[in-house]
Amino acid sequence: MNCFKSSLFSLFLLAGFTVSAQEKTLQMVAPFKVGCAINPFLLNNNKGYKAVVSNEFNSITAENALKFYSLHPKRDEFNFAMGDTVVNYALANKKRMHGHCLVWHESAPKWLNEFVGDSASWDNILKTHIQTVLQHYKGKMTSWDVVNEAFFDDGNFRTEKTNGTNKSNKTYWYNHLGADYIAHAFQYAHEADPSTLLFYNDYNQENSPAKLKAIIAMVTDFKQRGIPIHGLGLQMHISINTKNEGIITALKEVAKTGLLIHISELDISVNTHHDSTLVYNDSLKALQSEKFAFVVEQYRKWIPKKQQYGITCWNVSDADSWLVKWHKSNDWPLLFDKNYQRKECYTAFYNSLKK
Ligand code: 9MR
Repeated sequence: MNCFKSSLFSLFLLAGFTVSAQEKTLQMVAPFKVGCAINPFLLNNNKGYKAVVSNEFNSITAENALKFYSLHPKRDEFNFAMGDTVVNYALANKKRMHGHCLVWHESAPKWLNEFVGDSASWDNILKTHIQTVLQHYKGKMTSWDVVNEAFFDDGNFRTEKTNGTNKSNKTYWYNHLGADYIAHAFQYAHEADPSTLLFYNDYNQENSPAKLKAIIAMVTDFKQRGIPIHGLGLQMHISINTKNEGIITALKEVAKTGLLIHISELDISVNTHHDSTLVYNDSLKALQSEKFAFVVEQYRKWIPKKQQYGITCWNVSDADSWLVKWHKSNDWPLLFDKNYQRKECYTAFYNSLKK
């Protein structure tokens, strides 16, 4: 390399470009939407983050900015500032906006955790929250996760009782309103914005046959009763050890519902034992790449085209993954490294989208 060429090469690296033969981005080659969950602070303050989100993805989910605690901090007060930042960014950049999430056992503000009232007042809170949020975003959101994680892995409804005193695992909605809070939530959402697509979203469906069965039974029941539901979200927080058979079974089963299917929170952990000394070596990288490719291939194989709502990654790079904060140990679960450069698993993911 002569002097001129070598300084040009360094300039490329400095500008944050990976020197690679591949010029296209995920959104250019994918046969369905590819998304990521984003955080408005990083979007506004981190250029590398913003460049990846803008260039690679065409569907946006807000990681936390549209959750109950973000939007509804006091009983009679809504605050749409952070949510609006994400939604306005998506719309201004012609990206699909997927709302996450209206009803969940986590993400409750203090006032809701402390609220005491009869079932009519709980139902009123549910309705007011859903309808105020949907009215505010009317015409802007293509879809919403209406209810998130309503079942335990054993297929039972998530209740306070089933899981003893573990506060993070109770759901006040079930305890005050019974199982039909889910149907109510979908009905309230549909009344407020009949044009938005309504999803039920949950994790571990590839790993818990009982939970998968319960979700499908709920869909059948909703169809029989005429409760509006348009899609299922399979979160897919998986690892390099997740069994391929489980992924195939989950995809096959949810496809049969005829609903839209969203892989809604994909990440693939490599540090399965939360080992603080683990090194992200070539063999882990290869296993992870294989798994990313497998998820895309199986999604394309089992989910009919018209039901392919897309694949969304949960966060953007290894620097901002929730998993690292959650387990307080290193992990490398995403397609981009800490410097927002494409990883080996990016190439695997990209190639299987492009095929
Ligand atoms: O990634 C999210 C993290 O920043 C929040 O602290 C947490 C609680 O609100 O939620 C995380 O996102 C979760 C998502 O909303 C639902 N599925 C599981 C995700 C990871 O915990």
